[in-house]
Amino acid sequence: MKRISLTQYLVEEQRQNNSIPAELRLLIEVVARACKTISHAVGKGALGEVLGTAETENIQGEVQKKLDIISNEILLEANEWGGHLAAMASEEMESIHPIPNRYPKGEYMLLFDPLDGSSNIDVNVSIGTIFSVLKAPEGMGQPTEADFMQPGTQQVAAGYAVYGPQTMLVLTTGNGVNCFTLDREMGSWVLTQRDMQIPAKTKEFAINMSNARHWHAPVKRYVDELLAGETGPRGTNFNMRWIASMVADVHRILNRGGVFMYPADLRDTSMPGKLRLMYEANPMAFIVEQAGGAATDGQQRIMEIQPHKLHQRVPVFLGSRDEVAVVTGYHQA
Ligand code: AHM
Ligand code: MG
Repeated sequence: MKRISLTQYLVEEQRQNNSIPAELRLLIEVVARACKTISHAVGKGALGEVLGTAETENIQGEVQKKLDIISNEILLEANEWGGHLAAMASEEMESIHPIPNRYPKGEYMLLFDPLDGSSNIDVNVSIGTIFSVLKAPEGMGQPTEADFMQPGTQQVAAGYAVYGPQTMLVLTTGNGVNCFTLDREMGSWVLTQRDMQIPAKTKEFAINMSNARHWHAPVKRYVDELLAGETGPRGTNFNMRWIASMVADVHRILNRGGVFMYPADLRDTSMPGKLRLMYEANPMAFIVEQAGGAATDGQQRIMEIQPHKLHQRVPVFLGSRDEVAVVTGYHQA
């Protein structure tokens, strides 16, 4: 098999489809290199003294794990000096991180969840990094949070790395979805899946069932019908998976279909769901749509939501088109 590296793929995309400007290519390569470093730290586990909890909380009031902080630092340091970015934002930082004045500034803005699936870090279950790339608004001066308030449709690239039995990078620049596997010996990303497509139909769903008693009626109705199986209104049996790492759940869905749900519920109406719009839901929605799937908040396309806060949360229904349409339809009924 002829091996195509991430670099070669990006250069060819730039030449053939003109879909990746040189600066964006550089930015993606730097993010991919940072993910390689994170993968290395994750892989060391206890041997690298990276497991366990740090003594801090993030802006969402969640206790940070050591690897959350390490991964955030790795991404910041890798991306600060290259000249391709104007600012960054992260799940682990309250406010945006403008590029320091000692470095040249570029026209892109990078958002990330440095290590998603934090509850799985210490138990050796797959976790990941999610990222989204926006363009800085025309004529932007010193970047502010307002410059980031762009709907997901404005993303120019999005991707995730999943740190599992294999480390993989899944990427879109708006021209389909491709997957690269990290060759750990060579230290290089190798193209292993081209043009990933999510089957429109599925018999597999993913939701944290322990929250069932808090769900709103449309979610309850939908999941009850799935659980009723072949004797219920759907007339067929459904299977369930829940990894509690969005990256790993989405990766499974990209490969064999499925519907992933993290709905809002009745517990705290000021908190619409758990997942964050700007650096979790939007990049995943971009990837899923580019692979022929769908992503809504129950009412509308996630990518069309106008954000108003960097860390805002959003209900998420994504994956195989037909099932996302059913559950979204129940919300609109
Ligand atoms: P995190 O960014 O703090 O890791 O939280 C996001 C994660 C998702 O990866 C996952 O789908 C979800 O939280 C799991 O939540 P729960 O613990 O409620 O099952
Ligand atoms: Mg997360």
